[in-house]
Amino acid sequence: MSWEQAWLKYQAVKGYLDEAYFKEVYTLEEGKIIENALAELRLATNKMFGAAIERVNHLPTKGIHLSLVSKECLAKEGFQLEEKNGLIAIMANTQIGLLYGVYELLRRVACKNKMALLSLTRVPDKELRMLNHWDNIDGSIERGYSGDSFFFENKQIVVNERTRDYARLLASVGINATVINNVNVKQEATEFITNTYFESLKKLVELFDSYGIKLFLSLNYAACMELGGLKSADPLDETVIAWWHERMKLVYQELPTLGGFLVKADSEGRPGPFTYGRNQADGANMLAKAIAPYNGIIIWRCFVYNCQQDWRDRTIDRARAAYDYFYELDGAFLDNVILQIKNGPLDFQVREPFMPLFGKLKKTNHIMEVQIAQEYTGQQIDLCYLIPWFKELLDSRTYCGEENDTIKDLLKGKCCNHFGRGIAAVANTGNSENWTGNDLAAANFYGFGRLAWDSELTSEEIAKEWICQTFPDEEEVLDTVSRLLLMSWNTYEKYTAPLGIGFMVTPHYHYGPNIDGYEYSRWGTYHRADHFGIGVDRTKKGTGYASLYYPPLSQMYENVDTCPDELLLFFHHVSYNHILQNKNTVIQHIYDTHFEGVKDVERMIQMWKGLEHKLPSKEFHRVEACFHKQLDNAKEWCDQINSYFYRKSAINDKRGRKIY
Ligand code: GCV
Repeated sequence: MSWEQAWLKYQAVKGYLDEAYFKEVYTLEEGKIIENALAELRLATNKMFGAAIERVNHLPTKGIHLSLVSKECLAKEGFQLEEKNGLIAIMANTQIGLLYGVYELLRRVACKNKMALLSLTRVPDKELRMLNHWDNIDGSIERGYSGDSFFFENKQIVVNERTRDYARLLASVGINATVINNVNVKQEATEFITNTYFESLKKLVELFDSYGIKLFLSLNYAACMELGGLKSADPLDETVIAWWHERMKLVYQELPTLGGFLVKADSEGRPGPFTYGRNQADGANMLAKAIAPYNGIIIWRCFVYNCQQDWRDRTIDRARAAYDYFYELDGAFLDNVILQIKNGPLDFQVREPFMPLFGKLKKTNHIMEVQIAQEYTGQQIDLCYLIPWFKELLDSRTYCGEENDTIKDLLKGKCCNHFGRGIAAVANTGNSENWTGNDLAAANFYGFGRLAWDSELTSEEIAKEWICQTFPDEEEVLDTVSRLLLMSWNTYEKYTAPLGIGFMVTPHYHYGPNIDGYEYSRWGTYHRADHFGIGVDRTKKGTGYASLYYPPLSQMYENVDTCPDELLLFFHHVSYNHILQNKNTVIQHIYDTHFEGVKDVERMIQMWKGLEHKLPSKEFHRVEACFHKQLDNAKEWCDQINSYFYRKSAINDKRGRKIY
């Protein structure tokens, strides 16, 4: 099988800089990580300049020097990069810092940045920068839109050149942890903590360690029953506790540098402590104690909610669930537990308010979980560059009462007693040749890593970096692809579920519209539309969810006049004639944005067509095919949404456009 190198293509950049920099490299360091750094330099030099770089045993006057230093400001993973008189010095406290420095250097060359007198220091602003794969042991991927798994084939773990390329891609953007298997741990995946898989896991751990990536595994909470034959998984039961202690001892004997485990418990049919009348902290702490001797970490997901809800019952609100279960447990979790909290209270919709637990947990480690797999945002067919959305989330103020009160401050550990520890993304890769199916979806893979490293980078900067490294160096390509990426999230929002209401997707598949698809079901994701109006009342008169935020957010969301338009229907049930802050009525806004969304996609297709002769044909046509499917999707959404709400409300579009 062949595959492409995503943004590590190292396209020829001849003539732009003094190639003498890339003739010689000097370092005193030895070991796997430094070997990888040197290998990357060799590969890049060969591809970019058609030349060879030689490792020399003296400091050259011109060339590259990688050296370890001892500087507090660089912490564990930071580096300094300096150019002076033809010598590029990369300095770090650790070899992984040097590797990151090499990738920064190569990125700068690929983007044709100036090298002379360069002087920069880069330190990641979040401790944990993680990917979560939902890959199954049978090779399928839950919510995977880029082919099958490259981690698993025929119930075996695969470690090959593609795995190395994967590790290179992660390290190149600074991702330092990954979970390779689905949080829904079923079948043989439960056995990852047994002898059956230790040998191949060892190979994987060794490879990942050499790129500064900690391997984590998703864990089946009921493994003590399924593997150990116990009658219960009660976290306070002594036999259960003893089983896990023994099991973790075995695991860490074999895999001493394993990062730990990710656990989805009591969620969507997965087992958990609730079955035994215990709470989430009881479950997490039981496992955390078992791996504490080995410095292991338990990452415990907060995606806990009742998926057997009665749609008739308006007092239950799925959006409240994580808050209601976890807020009162703040402080009850052990030090080696990290809670992983989805960015919003529902499930990776194109727009949601941020989860109100952010800013409220003051005594518990936690990270934010986002999704680049685009389950609800076009499934890597429709273009939806999510970095502007993630930026908005990171920049949101929680009003936690401290000077630094944004979510990015929190995740950097700058407020809430430093309990914010980083960010994770549900990954969007598979074994498709180009990693992400739609070539443009790789911008989310790249962008997530860069943003995880540095929250201050802008969406435009990230897009530009990615384009320069991915596509031929042409002003028009850069300009058009940037514009396409940057308009895509808003476009997607326009033609799908309106004003923050979310869902309205085809049940189970989650691509394409089905307005009532989840309306009379058990999943807790309703729009409550009738002849008079639409939206979920989450004010004090409704489910009370708006009050979970600190003021002034709680008041702003509570009041229908101050609630931002884009979240109006998430928080309020209003009539179709309700006037938005943008002065439009709700119904007219729905009509307008949906027609506009389709027009935007038509425009995007024209923009892409303009690049036909500037891009390699294969990539061009692959993306073009996605755009055509996106247009069909946008039209279907537009017609179904507009017709549905026209039929419900009996209010005409004041512009008289075609509605069915
Ligand atoms: C892995 C959503 C998805 C599920 C996913 C779940 C989760 O419900 O549809 O496929 O399961 O989120 O995040 O655990």
